[in-house]
Amino acid sequence: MADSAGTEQSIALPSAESSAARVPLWWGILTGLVAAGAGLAAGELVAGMSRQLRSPIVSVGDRVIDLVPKGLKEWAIRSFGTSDKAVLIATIFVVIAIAAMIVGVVTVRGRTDLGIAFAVLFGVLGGSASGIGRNTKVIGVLPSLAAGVVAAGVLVYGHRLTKPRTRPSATPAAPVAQSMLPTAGLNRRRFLVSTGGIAVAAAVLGSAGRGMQGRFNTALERVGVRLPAPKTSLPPLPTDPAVTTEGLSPLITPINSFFRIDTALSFPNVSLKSWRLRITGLVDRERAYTYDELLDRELIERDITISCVSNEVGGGLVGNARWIGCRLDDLLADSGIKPEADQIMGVSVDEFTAGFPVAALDGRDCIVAFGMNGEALPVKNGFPARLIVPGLYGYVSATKWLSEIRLTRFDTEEGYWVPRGWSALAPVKTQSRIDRPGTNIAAGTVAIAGVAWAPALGIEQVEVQINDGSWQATALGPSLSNNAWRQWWISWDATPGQHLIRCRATDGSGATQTEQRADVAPDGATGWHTIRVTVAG
Ligand SMILES: Nc1nc2c(c(=O)[nH]1)N[C@H]1C(S)=C(S)[C@@H](COP(=O)(O)O)O[C@H]1N2
Ligand SMILES: [Mo]
Repeated sequence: MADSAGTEQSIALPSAESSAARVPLWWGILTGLVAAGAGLAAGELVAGMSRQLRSPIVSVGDRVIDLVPKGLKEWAIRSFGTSDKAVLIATIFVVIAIAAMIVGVVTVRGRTDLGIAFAVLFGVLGGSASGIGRNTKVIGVLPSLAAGVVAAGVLVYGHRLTKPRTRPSATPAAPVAQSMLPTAGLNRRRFLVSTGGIAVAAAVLGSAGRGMQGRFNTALERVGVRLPAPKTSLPPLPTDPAVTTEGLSPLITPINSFFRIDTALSFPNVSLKSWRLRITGLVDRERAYTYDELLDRELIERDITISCVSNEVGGGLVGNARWIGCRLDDLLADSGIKPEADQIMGVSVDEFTAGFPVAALDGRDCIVAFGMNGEALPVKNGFPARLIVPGLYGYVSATKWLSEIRLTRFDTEEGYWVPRGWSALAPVKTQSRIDRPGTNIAAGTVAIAGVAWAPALGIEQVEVQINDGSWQATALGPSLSNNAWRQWWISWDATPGQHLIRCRATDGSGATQTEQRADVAPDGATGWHTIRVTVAG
């Protein structure tokens, strides 16, 4: 642009190079973004064509989750809690957008070869994320490849828009219009109309693709399910102290507030018709059960608290539910466990794995669960089936969207989280949590209350210490079972000022929680939950 004579010339047919050099930055940025949008839309559309296929964004996200180091995963859970997945998806979009803008600028300024190469590279990366990831089916690469090809096409088209039409004389008005543009030789109107059109088409087709994926949604399958009543159902729940103690966790955690932790960015699409639970590996007889066959077995109902190993002291990654299912020991007895097997590996539809000792079948209520709190399992909690093992952290036991129970050996196979730095054996550590009062309260008599859990052992006692005073035993709520948490409370005369309150539980084995602080990794946090309360004067 330094040479003003060049502007004059460009009213006539400019050479490719001179026009390319003049393409403004925003033009390239827009081209890149629209190309990325069109590519992603194509990916969604293709993903909507078969249950076997998944959105490229979801495939890439799943792969990222599989690859992130332990420290980063812990940081993500700590910083974003259960919104960590939304943050991941947003990050992927931002990375794609930034890359797309750069590639767009490079392309419209003449390097279409680079544009095509990058778009195809992204397609291949996305494709390999779906092809080599947890979804190992080869056709899984199709949505990402379609995304790459369409993005490349739009980039090339965007570059062509920077050149005047081949026969400008055919439209007599064109040279006049072009000469009025700040950057002569570029038809801004044509560019905006074309990219705008592509953007609209991408939005429409992309949403259509998402809509089509919806028909594989497992939630649709769940709607039709009626669980048979368990042969041994539990007595109705006792009166819940939480009703009168505001802020105390209810005895049974409602489904909507039950925590959710898993590696799945989108729920696996399970079709009940083709779903089977297979019993494989070191067994005398491999078996495969349909959903109906499993529901026909003797169903039991049990109150069991489950917890995530990533639950910090005082954290919320723990919940108590009334699970309905069949006994795992009975089911496995039908296949016959070979003596050399020492690990029971739950495998999910999306190829997550969690392994625990065969020795856990010691009479405790290990359940293949189909229901939770009187309903079929919610999709987020593992529909159609999951494992529940009292006393073991979820990552070694509670496989959701269960598709296979494989009898293996610890020395030949590791569950998903073990090579990622988490302990192979992970009994739940006895814990207690203060739910109330809040951090700022008025003076007067208040309840200090919370929950304590030691699944498989039961809670014997919970004590509270205020401002380094002596430990006081609290009142305990009803015991639903040794596997379920217990509520506790104590009344406190809150005087104005700052106060430190801690709690500790003693489990059924007589062991009291250690004060020693331990990180969640590699096998669960320890320490006494401590809160600071400011009482107004
Ligand atoms: N398929 C599958 N099952 C899974 C996981 C997973 O990532 N995938 N995560 C496990 C972990 S780490 C925990 S703590 C529990 C959490 O169960 P919830 O989401 O029902 O609370 O599920 C377990 N089951
Ligand atoms: Mo977990």
